[in-house]
Amino acid sequence: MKRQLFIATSLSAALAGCGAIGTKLTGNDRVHAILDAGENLDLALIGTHGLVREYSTRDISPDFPINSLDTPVDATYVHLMRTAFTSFRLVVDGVVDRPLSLSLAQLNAMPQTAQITRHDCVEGWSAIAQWSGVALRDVVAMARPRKEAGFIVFRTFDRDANGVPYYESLDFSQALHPQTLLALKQNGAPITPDRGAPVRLKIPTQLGYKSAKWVRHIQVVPSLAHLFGGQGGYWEDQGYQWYAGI
Ligand SMILES: Nc1nc2c(c(=O)[nH]1)N[C@H]1C(S)=C(S)[C@@H](COP(=O)(O)O)O[C@H]1N2
Ligand SMILES: [Mo]
Repeated sequence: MKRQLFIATSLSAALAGCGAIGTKLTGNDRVHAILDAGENLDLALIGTHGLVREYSTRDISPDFPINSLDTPVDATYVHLMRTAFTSFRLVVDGVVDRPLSLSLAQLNAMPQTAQITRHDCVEGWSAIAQWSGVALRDVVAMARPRKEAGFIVFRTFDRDANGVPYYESLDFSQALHPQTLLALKQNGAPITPDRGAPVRLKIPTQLGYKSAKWVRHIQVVPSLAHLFGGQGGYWEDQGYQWYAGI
């Protein structure tokens, strides 16, 4: 309680004294306001979402279910998998000043962060694992989103039985959250093909369906209206809530 009060007081003081920082900032201005503000301002700038609990290594679940569409079997993905993803590129584009095409080596060379967090599937199961990789906010900041940027869309390699691709999306509060991760490893080992290799999203503040596996393309877009069913995700297009905060 005391700690919460302290955080609230110091944050409102910090925010009042720093007129450039506010929720109305968009695109790159918002990205940089958050990054420049330093760790102490995270809780204010991420609004009501807060930080989820982090666990210790002894809490790691011995069995973590695999629960998604099938691992892709198309020629492109199979080739990438057989060649240790050496020609894989994570493309970041859309309304950005600096589109990116990042190899796995480049992602591994960026500052790495790790978290032991709980994954909660909407179907009612949970499991704890350690995830490590690159904070999504670092990649977003590198791409320099423009003012009109509103959402970050994740395009993946997998499709359902009818050929409909999986996809997901986050707003900037979710994407810049310090625990939102482009995961390259699970429990210290590279993400396996069944788990979404080589890069998956891990967003522990949201239900499992937001944590897109097999991410190949990150698009920064002004609006979600023109993508697939217009609801911002594969499951959202079938009636799930877009906001999946836990
Ligand atoms: N690309 C892709 N990502 C996905 C899914 C999927 O079908 N395709 N399923 C989601 C759901 S509902 C859950 S619970 C988690 C499961 O991740 P896991 O297989 O590593 O447990 O992946 C999420 N990410
Ligand atoms: Mo899920």
